[in-house]
Amino acid sequence: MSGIRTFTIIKPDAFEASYTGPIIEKIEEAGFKILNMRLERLDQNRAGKFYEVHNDKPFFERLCNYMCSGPIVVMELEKSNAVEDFRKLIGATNPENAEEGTIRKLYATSIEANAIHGSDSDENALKEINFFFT
Ligand code: IDP
Ligand code: MG
Repeated sequence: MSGIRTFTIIKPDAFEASYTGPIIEKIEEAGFKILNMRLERLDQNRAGKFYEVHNDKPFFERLCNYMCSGPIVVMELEKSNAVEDFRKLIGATNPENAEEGTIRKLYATSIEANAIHGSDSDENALKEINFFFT
């Protein structure tokens, strides 16, 4: 059975462009309840820990720099089938491949500055919620 919790980050590019409001509106319209939400700023150490699974990728260092480049908004969300439905709502990692109407299609500028994070499994959703909210 699929879980009812997922985790998201409005990334620095979207926050800087004042897309926080419209993105939250899309999330709520799609039926997600916000259980927890906070504005914060990551440092290199925490960004590196959050994206640990990518530490062998060529884009890792740039990704960490980008995630530390400005404020972010972190949220714990609730809905049935949360992880899968949220990934559908945000669209493909590369906004060029994202479907019309998805958050990344609407608000992302590149494969790196792609506006929003969404957990990729129930297990990672719980890990990420605990990383930010305990
Ligand atoms: P996801 O966010 O759609 O789950 P992941 O593959 O988990 O995508 O990558 C994590 C984040 O790393 C992406 O959201 C994006 O910001 C960045 N990223 C992924 N692939 C690339 C790339 O090829 N070049 C630059 N940045 C990338
Ligand atoms: Mg991912």
